[in-house]
Amino acid sequence: MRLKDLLKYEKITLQCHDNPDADAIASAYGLYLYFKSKKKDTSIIYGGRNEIQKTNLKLLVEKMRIPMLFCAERDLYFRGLLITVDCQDGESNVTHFDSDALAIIDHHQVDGSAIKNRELTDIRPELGSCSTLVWDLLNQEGVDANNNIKLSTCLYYGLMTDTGNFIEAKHPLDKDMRDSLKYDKPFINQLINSNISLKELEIAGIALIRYVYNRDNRFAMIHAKPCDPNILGLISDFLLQVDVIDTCVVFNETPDGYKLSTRSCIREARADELIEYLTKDVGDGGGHLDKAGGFISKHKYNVIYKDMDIDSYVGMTMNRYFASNETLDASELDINDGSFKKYVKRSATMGVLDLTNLWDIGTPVTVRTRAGDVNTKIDPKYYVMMDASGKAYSISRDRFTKCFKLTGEAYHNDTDYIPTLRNRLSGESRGLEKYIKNCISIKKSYVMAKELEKQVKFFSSWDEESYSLGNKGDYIVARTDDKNDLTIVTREVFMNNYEKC
Ligand SMILES: [Mn+2]
Repeated sequence: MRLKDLLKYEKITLQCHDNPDADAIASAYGLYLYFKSKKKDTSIIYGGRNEIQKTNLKLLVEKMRIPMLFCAERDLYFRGLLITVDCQDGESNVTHFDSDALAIIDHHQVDGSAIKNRELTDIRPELGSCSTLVWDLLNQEGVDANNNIKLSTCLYYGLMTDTGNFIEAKHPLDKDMRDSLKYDKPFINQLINSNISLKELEIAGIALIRYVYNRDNRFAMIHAKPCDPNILGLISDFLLQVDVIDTCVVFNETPDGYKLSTRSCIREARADELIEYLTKDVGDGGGHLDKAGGFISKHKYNVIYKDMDIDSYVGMTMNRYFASNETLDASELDINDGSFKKYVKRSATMGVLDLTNLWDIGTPVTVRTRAGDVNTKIDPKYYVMMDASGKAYSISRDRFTKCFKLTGEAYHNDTDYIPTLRNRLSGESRGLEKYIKNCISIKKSYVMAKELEKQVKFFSSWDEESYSLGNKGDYIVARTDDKNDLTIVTREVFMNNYEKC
C-alpha cells in the first residue's frame, strides 16, 4: 500500500488506540501532516475511557500542537476513510467506530482474522515502532521528515519509547530512522525528564519490594502492576545493581498480552537470549547482551499455556533456561577426536562489494543489512561478502580471487531490506543495490562438523565477551583451513548449505 493510493478519499480520520502512547501519536501526526498537505479533510481521534493523562504525552501534544480529538462516545460514524494507526480495528484496546472504508497502518503481530481489506493494510510486525513504518511510507512519497523538526522529533520519540530507548529496535529501518532524524534534543530531554508520574513512582516502588529471588540461579523476577512499559526497564536496571542478582526479568500485563524487560550482567546469560527464550512460540523480543525487551501475546499464550498463570510460566521458563544450558568452550574441543565428520559446502551465490568505490580509504563505515550492523574501515585489501540472509563479513582480495568468481548477474537478497553503507564520519548513508555484485564459489570448501546433542552456550576462541546459543540439532562447524575457527550453525542453515562427503 502506498499513501498516495489513499488520496482518493476526501475525508480521512486517523484513529490511535485507546490510551494512545507516544508512538501512536507520532505516527498519526506524520500521516496527518501528509494528508493535510494534500488538502484532505483530516483529523486525529482516539476513543476509550480516558483522555491522555501522562505528563510527557500531554507535553508532546501541546508543544507540537497535535490536534488529538478524544471521542468519549462509542456510536460514531466516520464518513470517508478511517485509518487505525499503531493498532488494528477489532482489538480490545481499540474502540470500534463505523466508517465508509477502513485502512490499517500498524506494526503489531496479528492473528490475521480481523483484516478484511488487504489493499488498505500495511502491517509490519518486524518494525520496532509504527513511527518507523510511517517514516518509510513518507519517504516513499518523497517526504523528508527532516524538513519539519516537529515531525522528526515526534517520530524519534515514538521509536525511542516503543523500543525501550532503542534497545528493541532490531530492524535496519528502525536504525536508519534513528540515525537520520534531526530532532529537537532539548525537547526530547524534557520529555525524558517527565516520563514518570507520582502514581507510577509508587507502582515502581511497590514492584521493587515484591521481587521473587532465585538463589540457585541468581535471578530475580518482578510482576509489576500495569504501567508504562518504559518503567519496566527502569525497574530492571535498578534490580540488576543488587549484588546477588545476575539476571532479572520484570513484566506486566497489557490489554492484549505481557510486556517483559530483561537484564544481565554476566557472560553466561545474555539478556537478548533470555527474552527470546521467554517469548519463544508466544511472542517476540530482542535487544543486546545486557538489556532486552519483548512481548508475549495473550492470544498465543492461551493456545499453549492456557492453564498456567504468567508468574509460574516466567519462573518455570527462567529455571529451564538455566537448567538446560551447559557451557562449551571452543578450546576444550578437539576436531580430530572422531566425533567431527567431514562435509562439503554446496555452492551458493553470494554478494560481493568493493567499498573503495564509495568513500575514501580509511573511512569508518557501517554495513547495514537485515542480519545486523557490521562496523569496518574502507581498506583496499578487503572486500565485503554477503549471503542471501544479509549476513556480512570481510574477505581479503587474495582469498576472494582464489575462491570466487563474478557471475555477471544482479545480486539478489532474500530479505525485506536493501543493504546500506553508512559513513560514520559524515553520517551519510547510501543504498548498496547497484554496488553489490553477484558471485559464486569456484573452489570446493570443506568443513568438519558435529551435531549438538543438547543445548549449549558456545564460547568461541575469538570472542571472549559473548557466546552463541546452540540448540539440540544445530552443528558446531570448523573450517578445515583454520581449526581454531569454530562456530555454531543452526540446523536449518547447515542442512541448506552443507552435505556429507
Ligand atoms: Mn507502537
